Amino acid sequence: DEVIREAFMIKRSQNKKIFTPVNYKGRWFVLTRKALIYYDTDGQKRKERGRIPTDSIHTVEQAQLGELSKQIPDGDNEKRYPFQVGYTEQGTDYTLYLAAREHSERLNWIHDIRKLCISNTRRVQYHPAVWAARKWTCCDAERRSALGCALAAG
Ligand code: 4IP
Ligand code: ZN
Repeated sequence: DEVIREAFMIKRSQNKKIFTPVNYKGRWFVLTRKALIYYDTDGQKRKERGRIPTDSIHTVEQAQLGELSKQIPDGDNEKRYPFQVGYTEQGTDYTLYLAAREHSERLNWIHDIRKLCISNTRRVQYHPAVWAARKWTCCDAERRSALGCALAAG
């Protein structure tokens, strides 16, 4: 599948398992028509760490990482430009938070991912910030499944 965009970005752990830490890792991201894939590094020996099918994506928006972005690994603490990719996997919603190096790079990723999932049911509402310490840090809602507190660009 043809590569539409690829770059090194920081990702927040998605915490699919309940007892895993919130942390940030640098990963090599590759966007194709079919999926957004991330690898431990670039090059031949790269190992795949995760894959989000584009047809499962329902939300692509800018984001706020808040306090927790201080956990971004040392040496990577220059200003970051976060955005989020919301998708559904086996009936459960997940949000992948990514941080680009430049505002223009963030806009390009958002634009390119949206173009690929434009036909999917778009969610009208989303949370601009992260779920942390058992609440949404944007609106203080205490249920993870609480309806989003901001309107998506659509
Ligand atoms: C891991 O932390 C990494 O952040 C994983 O990211 C992440 O998986 C894990 O969360 C999280 O526990 P440790 O390396 O300290 O174990 P990556 O796959 O990029 O290495 P995600 O789902 O974010 O890929 P879980 O709970 O989602 O497995
Ligand atoms: Zn919210």
